Amino acid sequence: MSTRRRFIKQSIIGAASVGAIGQLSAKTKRVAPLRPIVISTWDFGVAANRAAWEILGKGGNSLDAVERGVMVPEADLSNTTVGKGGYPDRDGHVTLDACIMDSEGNCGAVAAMEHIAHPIQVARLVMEKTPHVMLVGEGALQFALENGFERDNLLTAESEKAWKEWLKEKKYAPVMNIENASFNKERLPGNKYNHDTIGMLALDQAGNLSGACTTSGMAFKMHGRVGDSPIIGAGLYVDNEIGGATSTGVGEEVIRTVGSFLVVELMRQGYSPREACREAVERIVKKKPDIAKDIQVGFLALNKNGEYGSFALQEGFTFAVCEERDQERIVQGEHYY
Ligand code: SD4
Repeated sequence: MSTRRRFIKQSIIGAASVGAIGQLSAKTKRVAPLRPIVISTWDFGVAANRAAWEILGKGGNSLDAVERGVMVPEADLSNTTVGKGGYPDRDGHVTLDACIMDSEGNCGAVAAMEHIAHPIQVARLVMEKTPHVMLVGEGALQFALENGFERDNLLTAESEKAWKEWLKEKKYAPVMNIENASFNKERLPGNKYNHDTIGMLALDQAGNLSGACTTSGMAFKMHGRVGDSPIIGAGLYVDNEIGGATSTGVGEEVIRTVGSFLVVELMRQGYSPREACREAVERIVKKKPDIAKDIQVGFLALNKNGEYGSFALQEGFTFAVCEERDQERIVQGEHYY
């Protein structure tokens, strides 16, 4: 195993177009099954993957790895889109959504939960200690407190300041999480609140897949709004026979198409991870073309062989890959528009 630190900001297709498909799939697919491997959404996935690798690299299981991995952005106060420090809803409440799924089809989720810094841990506890899959709002908080989690104030001074700034105009237009400033400037002037979720998929040494997804949801959303991220089948899905998928972006469109489940089912039919993600993106475009052109949704998938791929609506989606200690890559996803 190499100890040399390698960190490559890899832009596979530059100004990607749908026509450049072969190029990407050739570079993101692996021929021989290789594991362990962990992949996760956006640039902040690098630090999360590193934490997951601490477990995977020692032969640990993928469930522990994804839980530990996504706890990194949850704990990062400078990250305004996941965990403590996330932007609040329009009434000033930081409400968090998370879910987790293991290789045996077990899953747990919390939605619209306040005051608990690590929703992914609560989601895992829902999975392991209750006969249910999802707890929401007050009930989720009550369950967390009863199980020893500490009540915390999740609203940081920085997020409160951004919210107060937003209150001046109160323009409720939670449209884009795209990390492409020029796109935002041209097409969505005034939209300065990028919004990104972490979705993570891991295949461990034993060949078992797990996934986790956690977010503070859209900035300044309506109180009580829940997106795709804590919904099994929408924001995350894992089938240990086939593979796993996760999503980021405007959750409403992912829920409408049951996106992550769709990606896994397409892989079952023989699609590569990348082709499956592309088909799911195209489904969104087909269903709601007028909405799709102005929003971001990105899918990320990993199959049982350790092959991975992604596809997004817009330019700017990135994901992080780790398959060896100190070997981290950020991959620029392909996009539809
Ligand atoms: C949501 N999918 O709440 C999340 C937000 C997100 O990048 O992923 N933003 O709809």
